[in-house]
Amino acid sequence: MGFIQEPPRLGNQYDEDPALRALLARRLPADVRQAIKPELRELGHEVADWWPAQVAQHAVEPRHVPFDAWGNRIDTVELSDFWRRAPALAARWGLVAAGYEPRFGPHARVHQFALAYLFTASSEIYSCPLAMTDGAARCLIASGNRALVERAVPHLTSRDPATFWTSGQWMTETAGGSDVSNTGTVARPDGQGGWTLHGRKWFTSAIVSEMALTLARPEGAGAGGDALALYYVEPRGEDGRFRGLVIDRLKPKLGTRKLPTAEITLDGLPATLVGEPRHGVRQIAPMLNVTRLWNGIAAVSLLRRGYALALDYARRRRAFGRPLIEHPLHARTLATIACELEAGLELGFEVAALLGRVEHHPADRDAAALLRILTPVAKLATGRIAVAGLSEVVEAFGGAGYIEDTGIPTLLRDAQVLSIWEGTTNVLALDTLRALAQAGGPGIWRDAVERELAGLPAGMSGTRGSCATSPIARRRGSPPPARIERSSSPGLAGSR
Ligand code: MFK
Repeated sequence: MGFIQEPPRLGNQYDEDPALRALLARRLPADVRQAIKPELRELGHEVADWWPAQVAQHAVEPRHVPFDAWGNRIDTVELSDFWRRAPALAARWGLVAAGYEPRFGPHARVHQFALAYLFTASSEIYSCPLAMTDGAARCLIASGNRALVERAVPHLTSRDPATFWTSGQWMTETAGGSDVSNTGTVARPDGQGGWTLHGRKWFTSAIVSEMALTLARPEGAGAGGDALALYYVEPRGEDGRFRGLVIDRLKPKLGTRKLPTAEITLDGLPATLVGEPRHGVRQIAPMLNVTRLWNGIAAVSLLRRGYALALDYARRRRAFGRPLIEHPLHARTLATIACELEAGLELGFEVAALLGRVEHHPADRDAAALLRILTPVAKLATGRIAVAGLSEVVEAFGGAGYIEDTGIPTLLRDAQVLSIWEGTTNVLALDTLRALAQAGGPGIWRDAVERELAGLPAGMSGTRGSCATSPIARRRGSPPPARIERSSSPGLAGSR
């Protein structure tokens, strides 16, 4: 027999994730934890079950069909098997709904993001439309536009596959990705109280969604970001065809290739104004903050998948006479990934917990200010941890990690977008400064850090392990963690 390697296997992704279970034990009351445990365990099993077929179909990408055989413009998008099943799965698991249901009060968001964390790594980035759907629901509720809330929010938060909708978030244009104030799309009154949109959107993620929120400049409103307005659109008419919208092409991307991200031209798309006909950036900000949290949870989800695979592989694969996990340097590399993964997980779920608290206790102004500060911090930190950590994961597989049909490269390519979309690291660093500049910002930040340090076991608050110089210790330029006392990750014994 030649050179045959055993592939890594995935077990139940809830049972095999002690960091998630420890986090939920700290953050949730026992009754909530007990109530959600069966569904988390079931989802942990399902996502592991989906994975081999997803790896086998790694090369299948969405396909844009602009015309039918007879020359009619149809702009259909053919999707992967999983993407066709995903809306029903998302509704059934309540991946958006769980965040809005009253039964767990302020703990709803931790519940929802525990589901999202388990789901995302096996979602072929279907988490992207779910993030935008959640963000759109939050944004419409914040707008106070009752007609639109009644029209869309029951769909966006539905558990019924027959009524569930996803939403797009169309912001990026050729003139500006980070600098949204350059938006060139124009909104024209249609003479009947509505509007039509005219322009070009350069990145529209998940063009298959039933609705979208988008920015446009009301005709004659003048230049600059303040003159933009927020619009609600349903891009398809009753016949299921796009109206006033043409797909120019699907983007050929480095990663997230299952996600049908489109360039589109709008010419007469009917639109409804969400709020006042200006301050659109301010109005869409609630959506951005929710999608940034999803981004953070996606980052730790993808890294967790890479780590789980690398850990299993290290126990099977032998080199120099013993399993990889018994080689101290390799075990140390995995320990470093686990350490930063847990740090990212804590940060992401801190934001999820804060969001739940703020939604249920709007008068808690300190929590709201901390949420505003930590959202960009968590998004930027986890995005970079995921990219650096998944690069380590690829390397931990040796040559196999570089081969497409192992499924490992997809994890790294998908992670790379997490530090780009929804605000690059530098844009978010500036956003953090803007948030800190709010009244009381620095004090609220300092108090939060001191609270966290006070909660650490004695002697740990001064530790400068690799997590202190993240991501992945600037690719291992500094020493690995001296001790990983709180880590309950399996397989780390070799590193201690
Ligand atoms: C698996 C996970 C998937 C995740 C989902 C992926 C979906 C991807 C789809 C996409 O659409 S990706 C494109 C996303 N685009 C961005 O994230 C844009 C990045 N640029 C920024 O974030 C800029 O900071 C921003 C455009 C928001 C700044 O715009 P401006 O024109 O310079 O506005 P300005 O003056 O800074 O802010 C305008 C108002 O909004 C201010 O309020 P006031 O009018 O009351 O003064 C700001 O305080 C407010 N604001 C801005 N950012 C905010 C915010 N308020 C709350 N939270 C924020 N984050």
